[in-house]
Amino acid sequence: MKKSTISDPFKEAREGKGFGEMNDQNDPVKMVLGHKDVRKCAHNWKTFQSGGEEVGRIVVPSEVHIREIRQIPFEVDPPEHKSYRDLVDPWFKRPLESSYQASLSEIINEVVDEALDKGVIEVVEGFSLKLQSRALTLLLNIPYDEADLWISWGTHVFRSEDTALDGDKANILYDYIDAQIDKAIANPGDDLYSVLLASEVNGKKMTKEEVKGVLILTFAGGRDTVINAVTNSIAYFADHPGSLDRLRAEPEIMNTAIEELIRYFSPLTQMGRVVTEDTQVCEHAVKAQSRISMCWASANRDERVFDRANEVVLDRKVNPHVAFGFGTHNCLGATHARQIMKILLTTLTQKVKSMEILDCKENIEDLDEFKRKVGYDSINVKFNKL
Ligand code: HEM
Ligand code: EMZ
Repeated sequence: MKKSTISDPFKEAREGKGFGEMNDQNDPVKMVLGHKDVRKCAHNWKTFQSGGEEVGRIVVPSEVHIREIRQIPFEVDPPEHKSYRDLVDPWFKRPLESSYQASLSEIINEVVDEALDKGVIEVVEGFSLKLQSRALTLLLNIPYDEADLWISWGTHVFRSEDTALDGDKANILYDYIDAQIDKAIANPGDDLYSVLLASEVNGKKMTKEEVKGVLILTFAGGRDTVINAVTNSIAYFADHPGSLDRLRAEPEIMNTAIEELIRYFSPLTQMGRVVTEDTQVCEHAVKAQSRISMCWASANRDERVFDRANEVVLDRKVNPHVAFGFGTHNCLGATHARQIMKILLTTLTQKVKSMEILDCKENIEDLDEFKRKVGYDSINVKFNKL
């Protein structure tokens, strides 16, 4: 098996009973695995809610013990969800502007050039984390140098070397955001903090707490998802030099290739919901107040929907993947993430002849019944110039 392979641990359960079970910190989760069922649950926000009382409970692993601030608009249900979403939507579409793309291109060229100059680099820390952090300065519209601090935090804001949910580490982020909000109040600019602080939702000024909720989500939701998408892309093209050559020769398949890689990687494995009434998923009873999750990674390998589901088909024509979610809460950062992928792949085709994985340590999520590779803890790659 190639080192870049991301296999599908859910197949048997998905094709059998259709769901899996995970004991997450004694708060079990019924994982919905099939594509159709996942979309059905994501659509049904009344029965499967995001905005319950216990903040952090819809995340798997649950963040109830490390977070008190509600993430906005992620932990808000319709109809309130729409007011917040409408407010932030235009801001998160800024990656479509050509000046944004030009700056992103500079950032990406810099990390690719550095990799080529060094020859061998550890991609997670030395490439993906830098790229992700610097790109985030564009999304927040703040100075480039601010990324140095975030890079020093390491790859995940809530996770440290030996703790999946590290409260002390989370506090570094929360305190940082508090300080940035206070700075923006004292000295407003044209950054995301200031813009949100000056905004109204349903005729009421956004509170500091609400602004904090948007910012925590922007930092947390867009961090290891992007890092894994970038790292897995490097690993994939290192293992499949013919695919890099193909993209070079056929740039017109770029957009379908990106969607296909995102489907295959599924950087966010699953996301939970709290059940509001006794009901059924996959013909199985679930009780009010229990948790389900929609397993995007499993749905994206459903052979009833995707031919050759375990292969990367760069020019896959129909690709209704759910890697960015489905329905109400579909990913707000997808425009930014897609631009990163597009400029990254384009730059690789322009500058990199080939890459070689020297050694790697996989990042395996422990989902009880299932173990899923989501990316790498570290991966040393040799970059060869074109
Ligand atoms: C929502 C995946 C990058 C911000 C989601 C959801 C998924 C997802 C599956 C739906 C969650 C649900 O329904 O419960 C991804 C993947 C990414 C990525 C695979 C990268 C490849 C980003 C980035 C940001 C971001 C870069 C921002 C910096 C958000 C936000 C939501 C969201 C704010 C919630 C939207 C809402 O509640 O209306 N993402 N994400 N994501 N994502 Fe992403
Ligand atoms: C949450 C989540 C966002 C959560 C849309 O998904 O991403 C996870 O990585 C974070 O830990 O807090 O932001």
